[in-house]
Amino acid sequence: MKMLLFAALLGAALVSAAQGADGEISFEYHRYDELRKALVSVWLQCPTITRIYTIGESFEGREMLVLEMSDNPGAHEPGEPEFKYIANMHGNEAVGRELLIYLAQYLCNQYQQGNETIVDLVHNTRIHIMPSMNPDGFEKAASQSGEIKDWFVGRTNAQGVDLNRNFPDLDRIIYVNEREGGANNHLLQNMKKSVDENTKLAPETKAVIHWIMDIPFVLSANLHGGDVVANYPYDETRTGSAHEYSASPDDEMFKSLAKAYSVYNPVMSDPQRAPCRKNDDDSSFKDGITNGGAWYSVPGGMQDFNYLSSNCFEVTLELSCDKFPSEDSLKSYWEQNRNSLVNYIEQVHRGVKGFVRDLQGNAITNATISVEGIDHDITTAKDGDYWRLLSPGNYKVSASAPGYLTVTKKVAVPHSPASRVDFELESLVERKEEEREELMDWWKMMSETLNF
Ligand code: GEM
Ligand code: ZN
Repeated sequence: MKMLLFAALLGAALVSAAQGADGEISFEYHRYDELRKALVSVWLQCPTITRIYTIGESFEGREMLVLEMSDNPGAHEPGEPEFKYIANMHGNEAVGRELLIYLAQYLCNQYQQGNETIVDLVHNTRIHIMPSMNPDGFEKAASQSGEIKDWFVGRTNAQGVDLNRNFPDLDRIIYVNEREGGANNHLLQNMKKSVDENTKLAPETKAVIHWIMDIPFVLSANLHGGDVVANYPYDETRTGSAHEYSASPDDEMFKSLAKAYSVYNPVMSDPQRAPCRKNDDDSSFKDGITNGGAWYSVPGGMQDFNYLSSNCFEVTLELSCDKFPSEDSLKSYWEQNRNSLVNYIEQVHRGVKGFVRDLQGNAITNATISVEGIDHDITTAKDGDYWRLLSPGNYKVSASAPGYLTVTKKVAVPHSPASRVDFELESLVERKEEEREELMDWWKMMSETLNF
């Protein structure tokens, strides 16, 4: 963290330390300075399990703050999955922003009180919480006078860019690759430089792209408002039509992830729930979830970008009919969403996980993990560690890397926790050496036997 930011945060902390001390959550809106103070309070209350960092600055120069929670803040622990929550990408969608502040406070409180579920979660997961991806938009939306806020004011960043249309449109690439062959994952590989040079990308988008590419996130959710549903990939339709079910290769798992959120939210999962507005087309909603393309096609969104550029699975959570509801409703939104927010983080511990190493035990970074029947590979992180989210079933999982012999294993995956499967790959050079030695031995034996 930059020293300047650190000093500023510490200053803010002195003012707010008393507020968080009793471990109570105060259900109010937080403007930019208050958001900073609230995060610092959590850090002061739970210094051993939290850290605050920034991934960059908004167009108007506000920090894009993240609160990290883990038993080892600041470091990736080999084998421990990383999770993120992002809210307020649309600056006028305020509920998610507040819920993530309350979540940070709640996790810290519960950890201190010894809540076993939360202690386990914090010990076994690295959780990143970014309450606002669009701090400029929020300030604009929040500074409108009166209770009723305009539906659109503050949605975009300060340049007028809708951040959920601003990501590189990797769906278009994957749809070509599906037909003609080509990579099925990490479609932005070796293109980091072109991201930096792309003038169409907003600073907020660039910062998040780098974040996604730099940290081995496994699971994520993007919190929005304006409807009530858990939306899963793909967001953009294959044919370009406005509404069309657009399954990703991981459709089963994505449905399961979206449901893991919706089932614990009594409003979202209510089959009797009336549409937010009378002309809304909610026909694609079922059990509180929807496929993105089936609802309406979104090109350039963040959700699909995560899945197609990294190992991270992301869903988009629509949490409230109103984008900026009155302050006195915030507590009930928290109560509706609290269990869902915790349960969704726990989904990061499903599927298959483990390490890929060579025969000497050295980590193989960037090895490919593929699952028969699912055309979407994931890759190992720096320590050779990987997490492959999968719904329950029997699978054939392979690990491969250039210069090594591929190993395939059969795996039974329960609902949870993840099955541990490690791979030891033999290098082709070693294999060649072995074969040469075998041949030499054979030759020696033959020549001795035949006496020449
Ligand atoms: C959405 S994002 C969620 C919906 N995705 C699809 N494919 N329909 C947006 O960005 O338009 C809604 C919002 O703004 O909250
Ligand atoms: Zn939105």
